[in-house]
Amino acid sequence: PDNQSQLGITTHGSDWLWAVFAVMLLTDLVVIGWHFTIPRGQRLFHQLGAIILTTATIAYFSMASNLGSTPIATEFAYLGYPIGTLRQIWYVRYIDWVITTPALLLELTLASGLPLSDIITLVFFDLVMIITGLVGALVASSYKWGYYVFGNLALFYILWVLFGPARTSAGAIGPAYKRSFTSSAAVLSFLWFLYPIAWGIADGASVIHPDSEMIFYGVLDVLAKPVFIIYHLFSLSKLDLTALRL
Ligand code: RET
Repeated sequence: PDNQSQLGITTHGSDWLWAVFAVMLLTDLVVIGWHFTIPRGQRLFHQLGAIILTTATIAYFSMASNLGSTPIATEFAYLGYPIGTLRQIWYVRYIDWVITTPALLLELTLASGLPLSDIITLVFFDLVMIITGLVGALVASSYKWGYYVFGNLALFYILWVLFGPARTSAGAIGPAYKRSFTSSAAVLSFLWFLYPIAWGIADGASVIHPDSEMIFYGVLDVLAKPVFIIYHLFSLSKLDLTALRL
């Protein structure tokens, strides 16, 4: 392998990253256009969708332009052979997630009737999850796994709120709300559960090359942002949103 790949630094991920950028941008434009067709007072979910997709568009612009990473010391192994001591850590993802994951939780829970105090706690633990993931990725020593544990505990709390109190609140609005909430929450939980697995083998243990990390997170990001948002907006379009105060 050349010097670049010995350092675990990729130079040929950008076609894929530009493709993901294009998906984010096009979906963003569709959601912005769609939002104008919705009466004011019921546009909140489209607006949050556009916030999420605009953020992702700019994050993928950065990564496709090879910007937003920094080398961190690690024992980098490729195909089982230790071949380097640095890994490219893409911190720009976490800056994206610090905006988009709270917005995704708002997208879901503002249609559930969950009390505001619970939503604020949910957003707090989401920020704990993302920021511990960022700090852990930047830490070279095995203390990084301490941050990882905090992040995973925060994710468990989030999933517990979604399937406990939030689902109960949605049921109190009506059976159609409960059905819509439960299916969107199930899709979101399944996808979110895969992110810490990607972190563990990429920024954590560094057993996959940053090129593979780009494919793993890229597929997940397309499912968790554009696909999830379109699915959720269609699901909400069948409900009477005047039951919510937005
Ligand atoms: C980290 C590492 C620390 C432990 C956990 C994580 C979870 C991250 C998640 C990210 C979701 C991102 C999404 C992006 C949108 O496209 C930070 C990887 C639990 C769940 C949905």
